[in-house]
Amino acid sequence: MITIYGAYKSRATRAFWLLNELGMEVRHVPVIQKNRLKDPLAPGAPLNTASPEYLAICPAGTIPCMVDDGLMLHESLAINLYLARKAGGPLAPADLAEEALMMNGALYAATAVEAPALEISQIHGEGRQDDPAGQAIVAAAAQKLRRPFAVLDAHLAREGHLVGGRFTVADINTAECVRYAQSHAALLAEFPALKAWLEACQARPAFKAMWAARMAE
Ligand SMILES: N[C@@H](CCC(=O)N[C@@H](CS)C(=O)NCC(=O)O)C(=O)O
Repeated sequence: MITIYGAYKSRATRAFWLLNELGMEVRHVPVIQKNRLKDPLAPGAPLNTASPEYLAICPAGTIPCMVDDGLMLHESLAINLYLARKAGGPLAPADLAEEALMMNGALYAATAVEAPALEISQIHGEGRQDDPAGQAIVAAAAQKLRRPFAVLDAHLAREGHLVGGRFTVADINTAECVRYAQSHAALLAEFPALKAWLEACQARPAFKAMWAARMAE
């Protein structure tokens, strides 16, 4: 059976959303980030990213990680591409070209979108968006996002979805990276097709179920 190690309050959300979409049963082993604990190595500490038992499974020391019959993956977007392909069906690539587009989309989200979007999320999460230093960080991050967001916006205005004109794992992977910038409402408003697509993705029952579990964690 497939095992997912991680916490809902982490990039494991990506896999949990996809698994809900697929109706796929997996074993979930809770592992939290080491910085959520005062002493991650204390006897009796919950399994965390610094636990030797976890590092023996996932030497990268990050969550999520997936193990399936001896195969270990520790990149969330790769985990999702694998799970979708394993399940088959409409969320998976229909052919080699779609598979390449999904990989291209995941790498673009991870390299062009995720880091600046996370900066926006962190500043808003810390309530620093109105202080001058926070505003400067948010403005610089927003500027880095304008080109990738314009690329995605133009594509989504034409195609409706990222790959194949239907909802796929590619939408989940990119939506989960764009989500980090969502607290910057004015930035998203500059890209109406991207905003409408993100909201439609998040209106799906599988996303809502994942989000409810995250809130309850
Ligand atoms: N590129 C990796 C990044 C994974 C990552 O950095 N995860 C965070 C939690 S969202 C983590 O485990 N941080 C290590 C730690 O806090 O110890 C992915 O997409 O899976």
